[in-house]
Amino acid sequence: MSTLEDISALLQKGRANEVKAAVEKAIAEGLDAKTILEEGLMAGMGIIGGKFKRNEVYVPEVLIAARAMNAGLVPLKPLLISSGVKAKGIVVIGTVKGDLHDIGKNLVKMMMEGKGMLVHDLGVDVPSDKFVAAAKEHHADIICCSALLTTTMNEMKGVVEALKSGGVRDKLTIMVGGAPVTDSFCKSIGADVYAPDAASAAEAAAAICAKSA
Ligand code: B1M
Repeated sequence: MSTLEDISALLQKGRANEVKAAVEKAIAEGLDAKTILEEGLMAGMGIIGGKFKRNEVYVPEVLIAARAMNAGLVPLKPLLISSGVKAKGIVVIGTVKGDLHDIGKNLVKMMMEGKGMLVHDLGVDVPSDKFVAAAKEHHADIICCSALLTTTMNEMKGVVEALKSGGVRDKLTIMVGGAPVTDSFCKSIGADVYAPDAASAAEAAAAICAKSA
């Protein structure tokens, strides 16, 4: 097995320390940072994402794989910065105002990072004006809103309206998700994309950014 295949396989098993060591080995072998990222770490995360979508693995496996991905990124980050590898797209994510659920949102974030997106996480209980400020500050391509409560999903409409009045609505894509959210709800509030799960959200984000690149 090549070192890149090793990185992918170890990441899928969630072996954080071994992923880090394998990335260091790949660097020592002279592989470039972009190749290690895309063909090692992101390849492994992509496989986990697909399995998660097909219910072949569950939340704990994804969280453990994401931890391993983060461990692999530690030796890689300085090289990525110096070699000028650009993020595939810029995302601002948060759980809407009044809502404290963040497990699903964190999974979406991790899957998106696994696809090479730069994700700014605003956390939970995020008021709409914070989404607008972050969209402007980070020049976001995509705003991602998560909600788990039927009482808070309506806050997403407020985010859409705030992005409109803030003058940035037409410059970005608004993605929504979370257990009570549906495609028809997404359309009814004027958002752009509904994703039912973290893997679909990451795939949609990568497709959106590839189109606008
Ligand atoms: Co709460 N809770 N909770 N809770 N909680 C639910 C959501 C509930 C369905 C439980 C129930 O009654 N059966 C219910 C909501 C009912 C409703 O509105 N329809 C509920 C309630 C009522 C409440 C409180 C009001 C309870 C109370 O205090 N009386 C309270 C509200 C607090 C608040 O937010 N203001 C509350 C509190 C909590 C805890 C703090 C204890 C805890 C949250 C801890 C945390 O997140 N750090 C909690 C939990 C854990 C749950 C359940 C058990 C699990 C949620 C979860 O993490 N699922 C949940 C019941 C259940 O789902 N079985 C429940 C796993 C996660 C991976 O799935 O978040 O759906 P999910 O994310 C998925 C997709 O939805 C999607 O991708 C993810 C992975 O594929 N996705 C996106 C999510 N965001 C996305 C964004 C996208 C795209 C996809 O694009 C932007």
